[in-house]
Amino acid sequence: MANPATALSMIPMTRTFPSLLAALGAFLPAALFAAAPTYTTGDLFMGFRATEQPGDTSVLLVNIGSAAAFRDATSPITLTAIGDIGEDLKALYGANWRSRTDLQWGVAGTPSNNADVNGDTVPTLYASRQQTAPGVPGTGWQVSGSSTRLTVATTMTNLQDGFKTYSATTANSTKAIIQGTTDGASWRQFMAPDGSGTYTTGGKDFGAFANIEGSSAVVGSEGLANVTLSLFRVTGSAAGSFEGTFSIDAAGTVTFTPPAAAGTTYATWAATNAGGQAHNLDFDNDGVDNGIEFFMGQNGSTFTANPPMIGGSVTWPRASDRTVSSFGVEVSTDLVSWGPATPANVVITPTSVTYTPPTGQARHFLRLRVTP
Ligand SMILES: [Ca+2]
Ligand SMILES: [Ca+2]
Repeated sequence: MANPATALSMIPMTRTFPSLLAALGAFLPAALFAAAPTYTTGDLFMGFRATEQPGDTSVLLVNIGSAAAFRDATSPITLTAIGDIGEDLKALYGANWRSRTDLQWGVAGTPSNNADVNGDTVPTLYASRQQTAPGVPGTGWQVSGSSTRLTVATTMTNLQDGFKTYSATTANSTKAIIQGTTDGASWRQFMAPDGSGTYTTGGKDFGAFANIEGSSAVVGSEGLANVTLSLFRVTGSAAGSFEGTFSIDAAGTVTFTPPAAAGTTYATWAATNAGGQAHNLDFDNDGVDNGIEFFMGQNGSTFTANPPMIGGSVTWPRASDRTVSSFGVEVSTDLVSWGPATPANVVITPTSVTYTPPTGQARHFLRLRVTP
């Protein structure tokens, strides 16, 4: 027979615990479960917004940490400290967030508008710009005149101050908050067009940049999958310096890749490997132009094969340290007239370029074009 004392002591436990927890939950403010966001002078922001439903009234604003860490990076940084923003993006913009063509992302911030911070003098500005191809920097932002730069720095400080007023970070990140697009100093207010007239000028984000955000508008219809951002640092009247590339994968993991320490130019490569010939010639007569061999990381005068079709796709290897002004996959039906491949059929990574023809596509020809 069971010990009555034991049986009696167990019954109240099972009944009391859930009700006690429920009572505690009723009295604890939500802020105890999600702490207020923190901002340290010198931090930069990454903002996400959509222009269509769902999520078009919300901004995900993430404190991605010290600008100096990106400025001084010598190897890729995986932004693990920002938590699982992929889950936040999913919750706000849907499971298909990365393929949405209306989703935009950008990075901006100023170390300080009134004191030098971590070697960045007043007024140093950081702002992103969409890349036309991953890893290709593009043209640095230019903000002429120190008074204009100071105005932008003050505007960016308003974004920082606005961030500090929120009371809770998101469910999946201690660095991110969700803002309403109409909140007074939300990320959206700094983005033109239709941002706040106090913070934008004409069509310019933060009053100075033609468009710091990336979306499918430049690279095609595949959503954020291939949308990478250059980070530029503006310290004077000259064009800003390229600090590196932001990319985001399907899980929402953000990576920052600094420029290769010593990117090899075509001229340097050709002097050693192709007798100094132009990029559109074929020094070793193997059917692959010098410029393509340079891009693929081939050296010397050994035979180079054009990549074959494997599993319905063609993949060109891409060397990691090549300085090029542009590259892309082109298609033709007659080998005479060539045009860019549909972006949705091309996947570009730091180490490869892959083309997958659409199903049902008529016979066509394919080439990689590289402009050193
Ligand atoms: Ca060749
Ligand atoms: Ca070769």
